Amino acid sequence: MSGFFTSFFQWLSGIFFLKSAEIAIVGLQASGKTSFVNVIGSGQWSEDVVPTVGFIFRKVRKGNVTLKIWDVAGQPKFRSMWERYCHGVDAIVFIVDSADPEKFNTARFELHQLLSQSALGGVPLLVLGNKNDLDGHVPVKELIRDLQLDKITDRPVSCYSCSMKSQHNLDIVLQWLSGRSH
Ligand SMILES: Nc1nc2c(ncn2[C@@H]2O[C@H](COP(=O)(O)OP(=O)(O)OP(=O)(O)O)[C@@H](O)[C@H]2O)c(=O)[nH]1
Ligand SMILES: [Mg+2]
Repeated sequence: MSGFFTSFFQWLSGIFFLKSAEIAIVGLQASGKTSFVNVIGSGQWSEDVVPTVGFIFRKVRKGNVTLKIWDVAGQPKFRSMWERYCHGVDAIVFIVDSADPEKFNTARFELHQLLSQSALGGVPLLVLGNKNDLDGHVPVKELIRDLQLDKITDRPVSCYSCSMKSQHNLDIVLQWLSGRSH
């Protein structure tokens, strides 16, 4: 907990003017998108989260950096909306439940379908393999293979294993996102 904030604020101390980044968070239902926004917004994990209907827009401000976040619902009926919220963003964050490999095929299909939209060409992609606090979670190397991230060659792509619950690797994730600010 304290490590996460210490490193983030250390990074912030090097910034002298207001910066912002707009991001869209997509991924299958129950992968942990809203939990991610809650944790980076409040700094606290809470089990108390309900499935998103449509989308939620949140602004999270830390020091001089503002993240404008589109948290888009992941249930099948909402997936056709993903593209709309990804237009014009500085980064797309795709969250996967890394402890539920049975859903990887669907996740891969939806991710590649989204990225095939020409309007989203070149937008940097961050893939998060969430829930690495759970036994049996799949490590990053396998996630990259199963989601065929190596086939994405038209944009910068990064992939991290993380946990919203234990906040593992969230400092690295925030550093990556801050690199998209301007
Ligand atoms: N163990 C564990 N559970 C998590 C983690 N992140 C989220 N969850 C749980 O996963 C469930 C779904 O989390 P949400 O944040 O609502 O998922 P979502 O991707 O926003 O789902 P939709 O809004 O339906 O698209 C909740 O019960 C969370 O408590 C994590 O890192 N570890
Ligand atoms: Mg949600």
